[in-house]
Amino acid sequence: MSVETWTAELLERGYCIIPRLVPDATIAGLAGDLDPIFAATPLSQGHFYGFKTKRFGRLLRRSSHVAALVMQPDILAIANAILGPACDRIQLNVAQAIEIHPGEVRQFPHRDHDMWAGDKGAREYLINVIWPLDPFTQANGATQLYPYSHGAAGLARQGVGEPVVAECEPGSAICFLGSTAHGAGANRTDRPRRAVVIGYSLGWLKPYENLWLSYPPEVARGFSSELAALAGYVQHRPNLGNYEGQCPSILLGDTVPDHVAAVDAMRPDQAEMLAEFADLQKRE
Ligand SMILES: O=C(O)CCC(=O)C(=O)O
Ligand SMILES: [Fe+2]
Repeated sequence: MSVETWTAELLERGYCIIPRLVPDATIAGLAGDLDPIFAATPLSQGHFYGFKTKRFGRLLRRSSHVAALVMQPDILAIANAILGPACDRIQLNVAQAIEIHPGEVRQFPHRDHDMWAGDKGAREYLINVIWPLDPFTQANGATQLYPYSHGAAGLARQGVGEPVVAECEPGSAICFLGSTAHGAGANRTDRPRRAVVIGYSLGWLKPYENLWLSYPPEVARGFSSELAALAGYVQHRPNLGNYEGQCPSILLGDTVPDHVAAVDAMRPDQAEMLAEFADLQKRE
C-alpha cells in the first residue's frame, strides 16, 4: 500500500498499522541497545505513566538505530501530509521507550493532543507512531485504539466506543492522530512488553520532550542536517525558535560567533508583503 493509502486510512479511522516497515535487524539492534537502559531505569509513577511501567526518553542518544525510525521516509511523508498544511515544518515531539511489566493495569484512554491547551477539532497537532519491540498481543498489553474517536466528529461523539487491539509484530508501525483516543492495554502475561513511541507535532507547538536539553548542540552536531532540523535546530518561519535572531543550527558549526546579526526568517508570503511595504516607504 502507498503512503497516500495509509494517510487516507489514518485520517478516516484515526489510526493505521503498517506491517513490516523496518527490517528485523533494526528492531533487534535497537532492543539490544535499550536492554541495559530498561534494566537501570526505575518504574514510573502516576496513574497516567503507570506504576508497573518503565519509561525513558531522548532515544536518539540511546541507540544509533533510532534515527532510522525517526527518519523513516513513509512515516515522514504521512506526518508531513497531515501536519504540513498547518505549519511551516513539523518537529520531533517525542522519542520515548515504554516497557509495560506483568500486572500493569490498562492505561486511561486518552488523546495525546490534550497536552496542549489550544482549540481542538480544526486541525491535527500530532502524529504518533508506536514501534513494538516485542510482539504486541491482547494479553501483553498491546496498544488499544478507538476507531473514529478523532477529529471534530470524533471529539463531538458521546464516549469513545470499543477499542481495537493493535496486535502486530515488531517492525510494524502503529500510527495514530493526536486526537485519536487510545491507551496501553493491561499486561496479563508474565513477561514485559516493550515499545518505543516516536511522535511528530506542528512545529509551532512546545514539544512534549524538551528537545534542546535532550539533544544539546554537542549531541545534535552528530545528527544529519535533516535530523537536527527535526530535533529543534531550525527556525519555524516567521522567526520562531531563533537563537540570537538566527537559525539555531549556527550552534552546530565549528565556531559560534559571540555577536551575530539578527536576520529575518520569513515565509515567502510574508517576505513579499514586507518588501511591498518597504517599497512604499521609499516612495513616500
Ligand atoms: O504504550 C502504549 O501502548 C501507549 C502509551 C501511551 O499512549 C502514552 O503513554 O501516551
Ligand atoms: Fe498516549
